[in-house]
Amino acid sequence: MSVGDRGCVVMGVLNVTPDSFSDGGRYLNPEAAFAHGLAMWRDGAAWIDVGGESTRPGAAPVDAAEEARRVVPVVHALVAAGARVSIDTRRASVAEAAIAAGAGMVNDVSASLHRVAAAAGVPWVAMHMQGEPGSMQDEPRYGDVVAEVGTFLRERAAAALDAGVPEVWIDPGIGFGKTVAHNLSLLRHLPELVESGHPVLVGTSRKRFIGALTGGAAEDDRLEGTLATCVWAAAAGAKMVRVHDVAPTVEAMRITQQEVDLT
Ligand code: PMM
Repeated sequence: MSVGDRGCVVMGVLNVTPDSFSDGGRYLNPEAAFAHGLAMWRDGAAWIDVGGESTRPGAAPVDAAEEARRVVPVVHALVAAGARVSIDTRRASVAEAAIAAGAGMVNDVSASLHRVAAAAGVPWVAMHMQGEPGSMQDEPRYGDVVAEVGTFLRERAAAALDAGVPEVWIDPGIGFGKTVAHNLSLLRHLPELVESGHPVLVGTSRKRFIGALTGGAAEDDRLEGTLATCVWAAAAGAKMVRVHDVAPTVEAMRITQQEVDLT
């Protein structure tokens, strides 16, 4: 599905994990995960992004079988209820199992699963990450973060289109091996990613840099900062924002997309 002509849509985060940085442990139970996913869908999310492995800084990797066991029943139930579901994973076997359960997009923080998306004929999100979640925030370094992230994403997108992926999204990977300054540079230069012609997804929701910029707000107190960055990304041309708080973000996106005749 192409959402490029509908302004900036919202992807709702659904982490079926014990340890994600913001909602870890809240939705490990499949019924609770399903209920929360359906609520986000009804609040206007275009996609519900189901993940079974935390990629927060310092997180330990999870076994692929355990990851699939967490996500598949939730994907299945949400798709049966009419929701559009993406699978947030770095593992081919998990992506394939989720697609078999009805997932319609692969959200890939490793930017390596384009062949899985091509074989299934589903859209694919390539996200930039420097390093691995376990150590990526130890000492992130770039010569020119905007140029390096842009070059990486353009290369991955070209490889995916060559492999036959029907729709390729690119995502600068806010917080994935980046300092506060790196994250801000990427947001300021988002139009350069938009100019690539690939639809851009941005995930800032409740992230640590918002805490840093707001003088230490806790994860649950980062809604205003999250909304500000989502409006910022949409105004710069992003076509999708990935958030925990769907209803207020949908409202904020509606405000940015009014076409009012003032004459
Ligand atoms: N951030 C998280 C996880 N998956 N996927 C994409 N495409 N972009 C992101 O910024 C992103 C992501 C961070 O963890 P969370 O699920 O706890 O928000």
